[in-house]
Amino acid sequence: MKLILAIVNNDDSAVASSALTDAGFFVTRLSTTGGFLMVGNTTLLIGTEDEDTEAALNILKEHCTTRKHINAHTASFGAGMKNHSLPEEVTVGGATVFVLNVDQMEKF
Ligand code: 2BA
Repeated sequence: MKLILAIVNNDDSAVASSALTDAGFFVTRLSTTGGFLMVGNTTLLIGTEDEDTEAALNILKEHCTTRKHINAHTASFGAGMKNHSLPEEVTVGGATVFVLNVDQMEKF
């Protein structure tokens, strides 16, 4: 069994998790924050059989798109704790995915 841990853009997360559940996968959504941009993203946890892993990855590939993130910083009110040394624009991937081996899974 595998645990797929997929960090996806908030804008893609609803469509991607719906497509995964429609295909029969069990999905947990966590609200997370990227450590570099300090912008919210979504981490999907998907526990699945080894042979279904590729199908889940294909669904993520289909629904998670690469996009440019413009670092909107102003020198005045509202800048908060933003890091002003960040580049103006970064390309954020469609999904950052880790596939982990699972020793055991139980539901009680
Ligand atoms: P963030 O950490 O906010 O990173 C957003 C984007 O900023 C990254 O897109 C990448 O283009 C750039 N970036 C991140 N760290 C950088 C660094 N140290 N130097 C230069 N540029 C950097 P992605 O690579 O597509 O990552 C999107 C989000 O996925 C990340 O948001 C983070 O939440 C997560 N992530 C990516 N790689 C990870 C990893 N190896 N471990 C844990 N989380 C990761």
